[in-house]
Amino acid sequence: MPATDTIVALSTPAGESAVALIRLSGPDCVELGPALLGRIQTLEPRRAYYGQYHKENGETVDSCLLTYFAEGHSFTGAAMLEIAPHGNPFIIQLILEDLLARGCRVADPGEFTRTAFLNGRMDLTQAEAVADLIHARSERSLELARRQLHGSVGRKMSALTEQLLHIMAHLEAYIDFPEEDLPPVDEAGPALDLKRLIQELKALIETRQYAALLHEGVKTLIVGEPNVGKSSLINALVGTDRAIVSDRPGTTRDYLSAFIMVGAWRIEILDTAGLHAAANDLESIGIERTMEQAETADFFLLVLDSTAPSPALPPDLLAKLTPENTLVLENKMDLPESQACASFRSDLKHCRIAAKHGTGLAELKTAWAAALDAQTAPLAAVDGLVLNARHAAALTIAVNALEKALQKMKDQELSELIAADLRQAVDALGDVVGRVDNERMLDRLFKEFCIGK
Ligand SMILES: Nc1nc2c(ncn2[C@@H]2O[C@H](COP(=O)(O)OP(=O)(O)OP(=O)(O)O)[C@@H](O)[C@H]2O)c(=O)[nH]1
Ligand SMILES: [Mg+2]
Repeated sequence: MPATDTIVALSTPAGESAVALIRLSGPDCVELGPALLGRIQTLEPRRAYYGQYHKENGETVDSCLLTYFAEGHSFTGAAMLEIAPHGNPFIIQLILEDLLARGCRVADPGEFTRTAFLNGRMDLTQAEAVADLIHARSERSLELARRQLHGSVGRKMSALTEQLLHIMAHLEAYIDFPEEDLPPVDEAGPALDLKRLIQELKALIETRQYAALLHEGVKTLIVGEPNVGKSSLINALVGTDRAIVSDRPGTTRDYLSAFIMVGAWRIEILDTAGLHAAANDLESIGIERTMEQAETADFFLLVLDSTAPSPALPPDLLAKLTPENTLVLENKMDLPESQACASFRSDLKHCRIAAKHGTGLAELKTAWAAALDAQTAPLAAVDGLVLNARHAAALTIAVNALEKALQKMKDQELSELIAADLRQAVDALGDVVGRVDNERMLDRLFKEFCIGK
């Protein structure tokens, strides 16, 4: 696509609204700006002008606010216009048709951000953060996207690249001209630096596992025997009668899910069919589904009926429960026959609740948020960065190259051979922030964006 194109798109959602925003980016914006307001004024950048939108044939369409951004001082880096007419789909269609007739082209999804990246206004991790920011559904996810948009990942990659270049600079002297009094490669010098760097990269790659937890939500399964109050709990947490509750065991046959917030966390909560040994055919299918969901769950709320004996739950499920990923809920605490169930899985934290009456839910949420905060505590060691799959894949290439280099150092191979591996690692770190040599990768990345961004 030639850089001389002027692209246009509606940046606000389609449909009726008080105001809509149409964005243009490209060289034609310089001339178009005054023309759209009937050639009555020259536009000073970054000033909002109120006027009538004039079509090419002179007809007016609607009153609008128009803002001009000069080349080099806009989101995309190219000259830009933002037109804000009333949010009527018919008005927007007339304006878009007019702009196309004047030679503009409809922007592809993410093309404004892609242009910003290609014009050096942001690195690739920042472009990804634009999409993350738009899709963020929790405080934690928003905070992460905001930091990445401000270059947190890019800065980390620069710091790591600096360290690698430092190692390369000291490599030759150390390997090719070892002096008698230098300690063995493992204990000091470039090899030790390299080992530390590999550890740091591995810790960063590990953060990948938290990306879904933070961005998509914590998949939490409510599990337990039939009739213990699992559906009552999801209803109490969601605040509506989402699930059918009855005193007949085996009421819930299939799982159902809803989204709630717990502290700063977005939670996908799933009610499931009760688990028990003597299941009939239909119940067995429900239990199988619960076990399938358990495979990909991030967190478990194990509900007990505190008036009943300890449950007999499938060993497969019990094996998945850890103090980090489970809270045991002793339900029905309102009943006189309710008893403490401290001896059941005493390794796990217990909370006493009465789901039917909403008792103990505040304490439950506090314990739940604390457990999730603890699950992500390792992130503090890597400055709270969370890498996506693309970043992690590039860093894995870097780690492999560095491990090869380390082995060669131990084997006293020539510094040029080692340097070649280190250079490969430098390139891989460069890929994270985006060297522009892979069009297909860029296509894939920006196609996830919405139109107009
Ligand atoms: N007293 C009391 N009764 C409760 C409480 N929570 C649930 N119940 C009752 O326990 C029975 C079963 O509740 P459900 O929420 O349907 O239980 P479930 O675990 O979803 O049951 P299944 O779907 O059959 O596995 C219903 O009669 C509820 O009203 C509670 O906190 N106190
Ligand atoms: Mg149920």
